[in-house]
Amino acid sequence: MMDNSNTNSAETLSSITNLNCIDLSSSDIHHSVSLLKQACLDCGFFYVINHGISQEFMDEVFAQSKKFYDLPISEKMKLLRNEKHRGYTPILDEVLDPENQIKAVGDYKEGYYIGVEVPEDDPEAEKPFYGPNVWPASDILPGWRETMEKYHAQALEVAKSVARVIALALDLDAEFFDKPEMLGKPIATLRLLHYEGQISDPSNGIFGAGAHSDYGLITLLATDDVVGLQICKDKDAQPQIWEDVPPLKGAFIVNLGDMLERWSNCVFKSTVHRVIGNGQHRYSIAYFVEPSHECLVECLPTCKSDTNPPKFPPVRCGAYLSQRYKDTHADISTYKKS
Ligand SMILES: O=C(O)CCC(=O)C(=O)O
Repeated sequence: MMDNSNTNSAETLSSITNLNCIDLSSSDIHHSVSLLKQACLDCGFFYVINHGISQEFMDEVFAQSKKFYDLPISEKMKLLRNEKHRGYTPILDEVLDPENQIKAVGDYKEGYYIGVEVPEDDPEAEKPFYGPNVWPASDILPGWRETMEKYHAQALEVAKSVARVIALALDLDAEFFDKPEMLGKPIATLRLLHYEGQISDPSNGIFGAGAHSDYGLITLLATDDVVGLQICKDKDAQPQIWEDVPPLKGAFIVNLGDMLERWSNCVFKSTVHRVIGNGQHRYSIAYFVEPSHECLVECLPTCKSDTNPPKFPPVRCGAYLSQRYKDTHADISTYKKS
C-alpha cells in the first residue's frame, strides 16, 4: 500500500483493484471470452491461471534471476545491453515517464532483456529486434541460459493461448493472431526485473518504474509476492486514481499493449501502470509479446464502421517498436563515454 507521503495533489491514495481471472484450462470458452472481454473493455489487465507453466519451474526462473542480480555490478556491466536490446540495463537506464521524472533521472530498477535467439550470420539478424542474445558465462551462472530459453519458449505458448481468447473477444477467428506475420514469427522479449529497495516518491518523480503503457500486443507479468504494481484506469482524471494490483501466486498478470489498442481502434484498453517501491527488494519477470517486424498493424475489420472510422494510420510493428524503445532508453553510447 502506498503511504500518504507518496501522494501529491495530482493523485489520490491507492486502493486494491479487483481483476478478472481467466482460467486457461477451462473448457467453458464462452465464459473465458466474456471475462476477458469485460477486462479488456474496462482496464486491459487480468490474471491468467492454469497456464501450463509449473510453479516449480517459475520458482527456478526467479531463483536464477536473483542469482544474476546478486553478481557484482562490474560483472553485470560486462553484459550491458546492446543496440539490439539484449542484455543488462542498469538502474536509471530507462525513463518510462519523462514528464513526471524530470526531477529524478530514471527508473529505480535494473533489467535484463532476452529476445528471440537468431544467430549473427542469419539474414534475419539484420532486423532491429532479432539477433543473438547476450548470456552470462556458464561457469558464473550454470544452467542460466537453458532456464531462460526454456521459459521464453513456454511463455510464448501461454501468450498464444491468451491471444486466441483475445481474438474471440474481438469477434475474430480464434487463430487470427497465429498467422506467420503475427505470432508465427513474433518479436517476444523476456525481461527480468529487479527493484533494489528504493522507496518511491511520486511527488519528486522517484519510481520503481514510471507511469507508462506497454508498446506491443500483450505482456505476461510474473511477480514475486512483494506489492508495487499500480494501474490508473483514467490517466486524464484529476486527481489520478492509482489502484494496487496484488500479486496472485501462480498467476500471470496480463495486460494489453498500445499496439492492440491501435489494432482494436481503442475498443480494448492499454492502461497506464507503474511500480512503486516500498523499500523491499522486488523481482518480476515481464514477457513482452509483439507480432513480426513486418506485421502491418491496422484497424481490425471488426472494430470499425462508417460511423467509427480508424483512429490511427497503419504502422509496421518493427518501426513502431524501434521508436518506442528509442524514446524511453538511454543512448548506449553514454555508457561507453563514462
Ligand atoms: O515489475 C512490474 O511489476 C511491472 C513492470 C512493467 O510495467 C514493465 O516492465 O513494463
